[in-house]
Amino acid sequence: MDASDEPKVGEYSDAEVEAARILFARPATFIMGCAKIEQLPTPDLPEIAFAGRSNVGKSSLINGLVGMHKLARASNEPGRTREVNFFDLDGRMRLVDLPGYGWAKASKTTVKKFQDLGRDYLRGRVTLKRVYLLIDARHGLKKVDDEALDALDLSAVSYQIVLTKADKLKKGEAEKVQAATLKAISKRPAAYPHVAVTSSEKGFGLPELRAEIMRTTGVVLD
Ligand SMILES: Nc1nc2c(ncn2[C@@H]2O[C@H](COP(=O)(O)OP(=O)(O)OP(=O)(O)O)[C@@H](O)[C@H]2O)c(=O)[nH]1
Ligand SMILES: [Mg+2]
Repeated sequence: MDASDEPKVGEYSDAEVEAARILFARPATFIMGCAKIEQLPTPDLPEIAFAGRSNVGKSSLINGLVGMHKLARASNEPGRTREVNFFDLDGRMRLVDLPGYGWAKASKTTVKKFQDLGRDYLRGRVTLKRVYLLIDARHGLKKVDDEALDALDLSAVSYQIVLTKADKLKKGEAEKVQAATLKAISKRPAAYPHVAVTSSEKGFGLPELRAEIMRTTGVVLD
Protein backbone atom coordinates (compact mmCIF):
# COMPACT_ATOMS: atom_id res chain seq x y z
CA MET A 1 0.00 0.00 0.00
CA ASP A 2 1.47 3.40 -0.85
CA ALA A 3 0.94 6.45 1.35
CA SER A 4 -1.93 7.79 -0.78
CA ASP A 5 -4.01 4.69 0.07
CA GLU A 6 -3.81 5.30 3.78
CA PRO A 7 -7.02 6.58 5.35
CA LYS A 8 -6.92 10.30 6.09
CA VAL A 9 -8.13 11.68 9.40
CA GLY A 10 -11.69 12.95 9.02
CA GLU A 11 -11.99 11.86 5.37
CA TYR A 12 -13.83 8.77 4.20
CA SER A 13 -14.03 7.16 0.80
CA ASP A 14 -17.40 6.48 -0.85
CA ALA A 15 -16.78 2.77 -0.26
CA GLU A 16 -16.25 3.32 3.48
CA VAL A 17 -19.40 5.44 3.77
CA GLU A 18 -21.44 2.85 1.86
CA ALA A 19 -20.15 -0.08 3.94
CA ALA A 20 -20.95 1.86 7.11
CA ARG A 21 -24.46 2.66 5.85
CA ILE A 22 -25.08 -1.04 5.29
CA LEU A 23 -23.68 -2.01 8.70
CA PHE A 24 -25.71 0.57 10.63
CA ALA A 25 -28.91 -0.43 8.79
CA ARG A 26 -28.56 -3.92 10.26
CA PRO A 27 -30.41 -4.88 13.45
CA ALA A 28 -29.59 -2.91 16.58
CA THR A 29 -30.92 -4.05 19.94
CA PHE A 30 -30.81 -2.97 23.54
CA ILE A 31 -28.77 -5.46 25.57
CA MET A 32 -28.80 -4.15 29.12
CA GLY A 33 -28.47 -1.20 31.43
CA CYS A 34 -25.85 -1.48 34.17
CA ALA A 35 -25.93 0.44 37.42
CA LYS A 36 -22.91 -1.40 38.85
CA ILE A 37 -19.54 -2.18 37.38
CA GLU A 38 -19.94 -5.91 38.17
CA GLN A 39 -22.91 -6.10 35.80
CA LEU A 40 -21.09 -5.17 32.59
CA PRO A 41 -21.47 -7.63 29.71
CA THR A 42 -18.51 -9.89 28.91
CA PRO A 43 -16.00 -7.83 26.91
CA ASP A 44 -16.06 -9.95 23.76
CA LEU A 45 -16.89 -7.36 21.08
CA PRO A 46 -15.40 -3.99 20.13
CA GLU A 47 -17.17 -1.14 21.89
CA ILE A 48 -17.52 2.58 21.36
CA ALA A 49 -19.00 4.82 24.02
CA PHE A 50 -20.84 8.14 23.98
CA ALA A 51 -20.12 10.58 26.80
CA GLY A 52 -20.97 14.21 27.43
CA ARG A 53 -23.01 16.52 29.56
CA SER A 54 -26.60 15.75 30.23
CA ASN A 55 -28.98 16.75 27.42
CA VAL A 56 -26.17 17.13 24.85
CA GLY A 57 -27.78 14.46 22.66
CA LYS A 58 -25.98 11.16 23.38
CA SER A 59 -29.05 8.96 23.21
CA SER A 60 -30.37 10.84 20.17
CA LEU A 61 -27.04 10.34 18.37
CA ILE A 62 -27.15 6.58 18.96
CA ASN A 63 -30.69 6.52 17.59
CA GLY A 64 -29.61 8.63 14.60
CA LEU A 65 -26.66 6.38 13.81
CA VAL A 66 -28.78 3.22 13.72
CA GLY A 67 -31.79 4.98 12.17
CA MET A 68 -34.20 4.03 14.96
CA HIS A 69 -36.14 6.66 16.87
CA LYS A 70 -36.64 4.80 20.08
CA LEU A 71 -33.69 2.48 20.61
CA ALA A 72 -32.04 4.67 23.26
CA ARG A 73 -34.38 6.76 25.39
CA ALA A 74 -33.93 10.42 24.59
CA SER A 75 -35.74 13.19 26.38
CA ASN A 76 -35.74 16.86 27.13
CA GLU A 77 -35.49 16.09 30.81
CA PRO A 78 -31.78 16.12 31.78
CA GLY A 79 -30.54 12.98 33.46
CA ARG A 80 -32.64 10.66 31.33
CA THR A 81 -29.91 8.04 30.93
CA ARG A 82 -29.01 6.85 34.42
CA GLU A 83 -27.16 3.65 33.71
CA VAL A 84 -24.47 2.51 31.33
CA ASN A 85 -26.65 1.24 28.49
CA PHE A 86 -25.33 -1.31 26.02
CA PHE A 87 -26.66 -1.75 22.48
CA ASP A 88 -25.66 -4.50 20.10
CA LEU A 89 -25.16 -3.75 16.42
CA ASP A 90 -25.51 -6.83 14.24
CA GLY A 91 -23.59 -8.98 16.75
CA ARG A 92 -20.41 -7.15 15.66
CA MET A 93 -19.99 -4.22 17.98
CA ARG A 94 -21.58 -2.54 20.96
CA LEU A 95 -22.62 1.07 21.29
CA VAL A 96 -22.51 2.31 24.87
CA ASP A 97 -24.64 5.20 26.14
CA LEU A 98 -23.09 6.73 29.27
CA PRO A 99 -24.95 8.79 31.86
CA GLY A 100 -24.48 12.54 31.35
CA TYR A 101 -22.61 14.87 33.67
CA GLY A 102 -23.31 18.46 34.75
CA TRP A 103 -26.85 17.61 35.65
CA ALA A 104 -27.82 20.40 38.02
CA LYS A 105 -30.77 18.81 39.74
CA ALA A 106 -29.04 15.56 40.71
CA SER A 107 -28.00 15.06 44.32
CA LYS A 108 -24.29 14.87 45.12
CA THR A 109 -24.55 11.16 45.91
CA THR A 110 -26.22 10.46 42.56
CA VAL A 111 -23.63 12.48 40.65
CA LYS A 112 -20.78 10.66 42.38
CA LYS A 113 -22.35 7.28 41.68
CA PHE A 114 -22.60 8.03 37.94
CA GLN A 115 -19.13 9.49 37.75
CA ASP A 116 -17.57 6.54 39.53
CA LEU A 117 -19.40 4.10 37.30
CA GLY A 118 -18.41 5.96 34.12
CA ARG A 119 -14.80 6.24 35.27
CA ASP A 120 -14.56 2.55 36.20
CA TYR A 121 -15.99 1.61 32.84
CA LEU A 122 -13.54 3.86 30.95
CA ARG A 123 -10.52 2.69 32.86
CA GLY A 124 -11.00 -1.00 32.80
CA ARG A 125 -12.64 -1.85 29.50
CA VAL A 126 -10.22 -3.70 27.24
CA THR A 127 -12.62 -3.80 24.30
CA LEU A 128 -13.35 -0.05 24.34
CA LYS A 129 -11.99 1.31 21.07
CA ARG A 130 -12.99 4.93 21.36
CA VAL A 131 -15.06 7.35 23.36
CA TYR A 132 -17.04 10.01 21.53
CA LEU A 133 -17.27 13.06 23.75
CA LEU A 134 -20.30 15.05 22.67
CA ILE A 135 -20.33 18.83 22.87
CA ASP A 136 -23.26 21.08 22.01
CA ALA A 137 -22.26 22.95 18.84
CA ARG A 138 -23.94 26.10 20.11
CA HIS A 139 -21.77 26.25 23.21
CA GLY A 140 -18.44 24.59 22.39
CA LEU A 141 -16.22 23.30 25.19
CA LYS A 142 -17.23 24.55 28.63
CA LYS A 143 -15.66 24.35 32.05
CA VAL A 144 -17.92 21.43 32.93
CA ASP A 145 -16.33 19.44 30.09
CA ASP A 146 -12.78 19.89 31.40
CA GLU A 147 -13.16 17.25 34.06
CA ALA A 148 -14.38 14.75 31.47
CA LEU A 149 -11.45 15.59 29.18
CA ASP A 150 -9.01 15.17 32.07
CA ALA A 151 -10.56 11.82 33.02
CA LEU A 152 -10.33 10.66 29.40
CA ASP A 153 -6.69 11.68 29.12
CA LEU A 154 -5.96 9.79 32.34
CA SER A 155 -7.84 6.68 31.27
CA ALA A 156 -5.67 6.50 28.13
CA VAL A 157 -8.65 5.66 25.93
CA SER A 158 -8.63 7.36 22.56
CA TYR A 159 -11.49 9.86 22.27
CA GLN A 160 -12.96 12.11 19.64
CA ILE A 161 -15.07 15.25 20.06
CA VAL A 162 -18.42 15.27 18.27
CA LEU A 163 -20.39 18.51 18.03
CA THR A 164 -24.14 17.90 18.31
CA LYS A 165 -27.29 19.87 17.39
CA ALA A 166 -25.44 21.64 14.57
CA ASP A 167 -28.84 22.18 12.89
CA LYS A 168 -29.33 24.99 15.38
CA LEU A 169 -26.40 26.93 13.89
CA LYS A 170 -25.64 28.44 10.52
CA LYS A 171 -23.04 26.54 8.53
CA GLY A 172 -20.24 29.07 8.99
CA GLU A 173 -20.87 29.21 12.73
CA ALA A 174 -20.56 25.45 13.15
CA GLU A 175 -17.25 25.53 11.31
CA LYS A 176 -15.93 28.22 13.64
CA VAL A 177 -16.82 26.18 16.72
CA GLN A 178 -15.26 23.12 15.05
CA ALA A 179 -11.97 24.98 14.50
CA ALA A 180 -11.94 26.48 18.02
CA THR A 181 -12.62 23.06 19.57
CA LEU A 182 -9.87 21.41 17.57
CA LYS A 183 -7.46 24.08 18.72
CA ALA A 184 -8.52 23.69 22.36
CA ILE A 185 -7.84 19.94 22.38
CA SER A 186 -4.65 20.03 20.33
CA LYS A 187 -2.43 19.51 23.38
CA ARG A 188 -4.48 16.74 24.90
CA PRO A 189 -2.64 13.45 24.43
CA ALA A 190 -5.54 11.06 23.88
CA ALA A 191 -7.69 13.36 21.70
CA TYR A 192 -8.22 12.30 18.11
CA PRO A 193 -7.28 15.24 15.86
CA HIS A 194 -10.64 15.64 14.16
CA VAL A 195 -13.87 17.19 15.42
CA ALA A 196 -17.06 15.83 13.86
CA VAL A 197 -20.06 18.10 13.25
CA THR A 198 -23.42 16.37 13.48
CA SER A 199 -27.17 16.77 13.75
CA SER A 200 -29.18 13.77 14.86
CA GLU A 201 -32.32 15.68 13.97
CA LYS A 202 -31.39 16.47 10.37
CA GLY A 203 -29.00 13.56 9.90
CA PHE A 204 -25.99 15.48 8.71
CA GLY A 205 -22.54 14.30 9.72
CA LEU A 206 -23.95 10.85 10.52
CA PRO A 207 -22.77 8.98 7.38
CA GLU A 208 -19.20 10.14 8.07
CA LEU A 209 -19.43 9.31 11.77
CA ARG A 210 -20.66 5.80 10.92
CA ALA A 211 -17.65 5.40 8.61
CA GLU A 212 -15.35 6.68 11.35
CA ILE A 213 -16.78 4.19 13.85
CA MET A 214 -16.39 1.34 11.41
CA ARG A 215 -12.78 2.30 10.75
CA THR A 216 -12.03 2.63 14.47
CA THR A 217 -13.58 -0.65 15.51
CA GLY A 218 -12.12 -2.56 12.57
CA VAL A 219 -15.51 -4.18 11.90
CA VAL A 220 -15.91 -5.39 8.31
CA LEU A 221 -18.93 -6.58 6.35
CA ASP A 222 -19.03 -10.17 5.21
N1 LIG B 1 -32.26 20.36 17.37
C1 LIG B 1 -31.71 19.22 17.81
N2 LIG B 1 -32.09 18.70 18.99
C2 LIG B 1 -31.48 17.56 19.42
C3 LIG B 1 -30.48 16.92 18.66
N3 LIG B 1 -30.05 15.82 19.35
C4 LIG B 1 -30.78 15.80 20.50
N4 LIG B 1 -31.64 16.83 20.55
C5 LIG B 1 -32.60 17.11 21.64
O1 LIG B 1 -31.89 17.32 22.86
C6 LIG B 1 -32.59 16.74 23.97
C7 LIG B 1 -31.69 15.80 24.74
O2 LIG B 1 -31.35 14.69 23.93
P1 LIG B 1 -30.87 13.29 24.55
O3 LIG B 1 -30.43 12.47 23.40
O4 LIG B 1 -31.91 12.72 25.45
O5 LIG B 1 -29.62 13.76 25.44
P2 LIG B 1 -28.66 12.88 26.36
O6 LIG B 1 -27.29 13.41 26.15
O7 LIG B 1 -28.86 11.42 26.10
O8 LIG B 1 -29.15 13.28 27.83
P3 LIG B 1 -29.00 12.45 29.23
O9 LIG B 1 -29.51 11.07 29.01
O10 LIG B 1 -29.83 13.27 30.17
O11 LIG B 1 -27.56 12.50 29.61
C8 LIG B 1 -33.83 16.07 23.38
O12 LIG B 1 -34.92 16.95 23.53
C9 LIG B 1 -33.47 15.90 21.91
O13 LIG B 1 -34.60 15.91 21.07
C10 LIG B 1 -30.13 17.49 17.38
O14 LIG B 1 -29.27 17.01 16.61
N5 LIG B 1 -30.77 18.65 17.02
MG1 LIG C 1 -29.43 9.94 27.32
